[in-house]
Amino acid sequence: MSYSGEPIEFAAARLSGDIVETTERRVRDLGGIFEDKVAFRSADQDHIVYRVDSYAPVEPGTEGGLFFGVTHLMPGVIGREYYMTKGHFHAIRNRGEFYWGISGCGVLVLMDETRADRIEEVRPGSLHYVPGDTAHRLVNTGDAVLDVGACWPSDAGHDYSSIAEVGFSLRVLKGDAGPEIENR
Ligand code: PAN
Ligand code: ZN
Repeated sequence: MSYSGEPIEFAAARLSGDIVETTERRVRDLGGIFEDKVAFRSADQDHIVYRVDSYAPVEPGTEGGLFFGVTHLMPGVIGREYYMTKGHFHAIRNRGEFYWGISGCGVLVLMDETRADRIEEVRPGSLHYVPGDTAHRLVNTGDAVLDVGACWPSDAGHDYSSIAEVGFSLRVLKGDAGPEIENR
């Protein structure tokens, strides 16, 4: 055991400890992922869409290690499209991941490299296995913050560029009677 700092704690969706790192994604960081460009430009660019608190007990790239994170995805829309994470494949494509719902409700969008997609409903207690070779994105379809835990291999890395270029094969839109899935 090489780490001897304060203990890491995980309770009520709050990850805390002196080596927990927080990444914030604001509207301005998410250019390109939302379809409605006019609505995107008129949105408050400073508004935080999500935060990820993560605990990396080993160096990124370490084979055989694990990372742990909690994503806090705010409720909201840009145009009719719900707030969502950027989404990514892992840089080492075959690396998988677990997600689990803690609080709030939403969907996990999964898409393989042939662009075959599926969605899973995320709610408190739901468990999601993201297989290797599968891009993944969270969407908050509710009115409250969506908190989702995750655990992934420390050598997985994140490839955002493939998704930035071609997007996912479906979008989750706010309809009059609830979420609507639109295929691309
Ligand atoms: C998660 C994601 C987190 C934020 O920890 O990184 O939900 O989504 P983006 O990374 O797509 O912005 C994970 O999947 N890690 O591998
Ligand atoms: Zn991932």
